[in-house]
Amino acid sequence: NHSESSPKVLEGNDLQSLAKYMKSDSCRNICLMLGAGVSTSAGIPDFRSPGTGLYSNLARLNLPCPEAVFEMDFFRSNPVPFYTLAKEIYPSRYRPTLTHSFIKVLHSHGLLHTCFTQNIDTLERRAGVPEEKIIEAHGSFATQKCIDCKDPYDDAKIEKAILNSEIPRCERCKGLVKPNIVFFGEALPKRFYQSALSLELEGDADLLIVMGTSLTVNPFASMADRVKGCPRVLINLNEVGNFHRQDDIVLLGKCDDIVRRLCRELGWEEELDREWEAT
Ligand code: CNA
Repeated sequence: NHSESSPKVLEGNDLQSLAKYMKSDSCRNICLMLGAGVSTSAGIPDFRSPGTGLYSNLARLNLPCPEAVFEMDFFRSNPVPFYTLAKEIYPSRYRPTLTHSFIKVLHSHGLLHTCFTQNIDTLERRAGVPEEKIIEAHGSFATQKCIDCKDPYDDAKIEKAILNSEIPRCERCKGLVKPNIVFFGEALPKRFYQSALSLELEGDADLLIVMGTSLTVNPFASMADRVKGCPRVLINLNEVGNFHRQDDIVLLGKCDDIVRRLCRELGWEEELDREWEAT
């Protein structure tokens, strides 16, 4: 049991102790695991929040079950629900949140090791985080291709089609064009497995921050428990996962509020606001 064997690193399990650790020389590499909760304040609904989540609002699309919107067979037979949803959550309609700017600030301080995200909204890159630091584990709206001949499709053309409620078709074979979002049953990007494994084996991270995720979708969620030997922080509206190690910190609330308090403690609040205003 790792929590028994490794020495305690943090002075306490609170925000002040976290800030103190982040300012110390022991904390050089921070890894993040993000979910839909970091984008809700941008106006993009999450999946599972009762009432406001996408899953509770998909009923009007006449689906056999909410998950069908991300199933390949269903998409082939009826792409309309997916494209209806895609129009609603299309990234260009939204602005990054304060939490996304916090990631940029971590990067500016040379502390960001890897930002693992389940989000498909590309708001991390739009906040200025370099692409090579981001692992979009479930793919994203950043690129798209034909589901039959795999020909890539133009960014501007798909955006226009989606926002005009049209179904984009491959210019070569007329197959359906789909954003490179990982559907159920599809493999996750190789980069995700490579980076997750190296994180687990090399123990590169000095700190893991998990934000705005219900930690229910595997294999992504299980990474939180496979990361060993470093403090872990959960920032979420409600308690999720297994954050019971001696160096775990659980900060419950809205991630934008908590990130602001943390930055205040770190002396980074002005920088955070400047970054966010620039988005
Ligand atoms: P989820 O299962 O909907 O969970 C979201 C979690 O965030 C819940 O525990 C909420 O309590 C919490 N939460 C909501 N708002 C906040 C907030 N302001 N501050 C802190 N916590 C908050 O979403 P997950 O990401 O865990 O599920 C994985 C799915 C959701 C992935 O496959 C994503 O692709 C997919 N998704 C992505 C987006 C997006 O890209 N923005 C939107 C909706 C769903």
